[in-house]
Amino acid sequence: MEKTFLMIKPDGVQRNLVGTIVERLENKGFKLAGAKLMQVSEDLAKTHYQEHQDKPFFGELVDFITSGPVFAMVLEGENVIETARLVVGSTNPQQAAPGTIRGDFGLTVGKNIIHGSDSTESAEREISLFFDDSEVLDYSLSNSAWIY
Ligand code: IDP
Repeated sequence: MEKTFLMIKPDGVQRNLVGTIVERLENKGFKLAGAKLMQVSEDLAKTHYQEHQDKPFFGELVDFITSGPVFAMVLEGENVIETARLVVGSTNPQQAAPGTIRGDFGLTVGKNIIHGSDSTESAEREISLFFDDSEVLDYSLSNSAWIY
C-alpha cells in the first residue's frame, strides 16, 4: 500500500486544527502509519524545501516552518499521494476549493496550514527525512475491509 508524508504547519498547530485535520484524513479512509508533534530544525527545513532554495520566499519559508511545532504524519492508503493532495487543496488557499483543508482553513500562500508530498519520490524522501523506520508502523485496521 502506498505511503505519503503530510505535515500540519505551525499555523495549523497554533490554530488548534490538528484534531480537525487528522479527523478529516482518518474519515477519508487513510491509515495513520506514523505521527508526531515536533520542532523542525533549520537544517531539516532547508533540506525539506531544497527545491525552493533559489526562490525569493525561501528564507521566509524556512523561518515559518521552524517558528513553532509541526505535526508530522505518514499516511497509508490506495493512491494516497495523489488523493491526499486533493484533500489538502491547491497551494494558494484563496484558490483552493471549499471542502479542501487549505480551501476551508487558509487565506494566504505563506500560511497554508499543511504540506503534502507531491510525488512518489518526494514521499519516500520526506518520510525518511522526518521519520525513523521504527516510527512508521505496520499494522492492520479492522475496518479496512469496509473501505477496500
Ligand atoms: P505545495 O506545498 O502545494 O506543494 P510548493 O510549490 O511546493 O507547494 O511550495 C511549497 C510551499 O512554499 C507552499 O506550501 C507555500 O507555503 C510556500 N510558497 C509557495 N509559493 C510561495 C510564495 O510565492 N510566497 C510565499 N510562500 C510560498
